[in-house]
Amino acid sequence: ASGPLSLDWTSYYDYEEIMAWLDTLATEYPELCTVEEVGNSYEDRVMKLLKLGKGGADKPIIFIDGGIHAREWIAPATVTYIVNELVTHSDTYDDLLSNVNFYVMPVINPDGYAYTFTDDRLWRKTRSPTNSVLGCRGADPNRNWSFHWNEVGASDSPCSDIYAGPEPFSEVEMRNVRDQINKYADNIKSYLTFHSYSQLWMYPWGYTSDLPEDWQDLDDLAVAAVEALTAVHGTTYEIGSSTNTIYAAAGGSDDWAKGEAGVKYSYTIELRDTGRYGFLLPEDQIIPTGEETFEGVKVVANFIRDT
Ligand code: ING
Ligand code: ZN
Repeated sequence: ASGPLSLDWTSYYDYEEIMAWLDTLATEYPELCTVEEVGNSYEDRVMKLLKLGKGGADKPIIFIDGGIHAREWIAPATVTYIVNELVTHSDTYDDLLSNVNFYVMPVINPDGYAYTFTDDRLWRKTRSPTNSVLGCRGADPNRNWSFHWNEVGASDSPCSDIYAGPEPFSEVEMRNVRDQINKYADNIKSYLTFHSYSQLWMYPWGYTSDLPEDWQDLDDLAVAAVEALTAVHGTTYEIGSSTNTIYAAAGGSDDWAKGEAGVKYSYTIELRDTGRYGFLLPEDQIIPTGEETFEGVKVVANFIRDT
């Protein structure tokens, strides 16, 4: 597909299509949407940040990303679905869009995502060369963030799918995202990072089984979000800290957003399904996944607006 506003969420789209779509949003909805280029990937793909809202730069921000793991295609699809709903029903969401800004990066691992379209559908990592002898490429971008980096649930082996990288923020794509979060950290009240699969709404920490001191606040909001999500199609989610819900893993973006950038409501959301199709979620589940996830995100957004 190509051309303006061509996405319809009945299929998955490649990196160029999604970036072109962001640009059309800025053209078609200039009062709502601006797009900024925030850096390039290792293979020189341009990374873009969509700023969505009409209340001005001082309003609280919800920072949303997807596609940190290349093969988790439903994540960029869901993030773009949510953006599209807000933009095309902006009258319905007038109050929300007047009081909250959504800063969105739908695909934060561009090279890996592109590689899953051309070479290896199940690639997870970035594409930077990590070991010239073994010929392995890529670090796990969700093990590459500096907060308690490489302490648990990550690997020192460049060929591993959970390779932490040679040092924190070795991957330029994660530095680019980090820099945007740092730039707006004072106003970012929630960070939502979308993965698949497992149907989990998780909060920090991933580096320890200890809970954040304000975990009850994060749990309460997650319960409300999941209640709204489940009400749409009956999809059930589990809620808890990453370590206690899925497994311990340090160097994740949600831990960094909370522990380092000070974003209180930081969540990793594992979208559909629970394993029947896994990463290969059929295209006819994109819209239902978008519909239910949007309800959960609106609960978070309305809460941030009212806080
Ligand atoms: N799962 C996440 C991963 O990066 C996770 C789970 C997130 C663990 C955050 C710890 C912290 O492994 C997927 N599917 O990528
Ligand atoms: Zn993932």
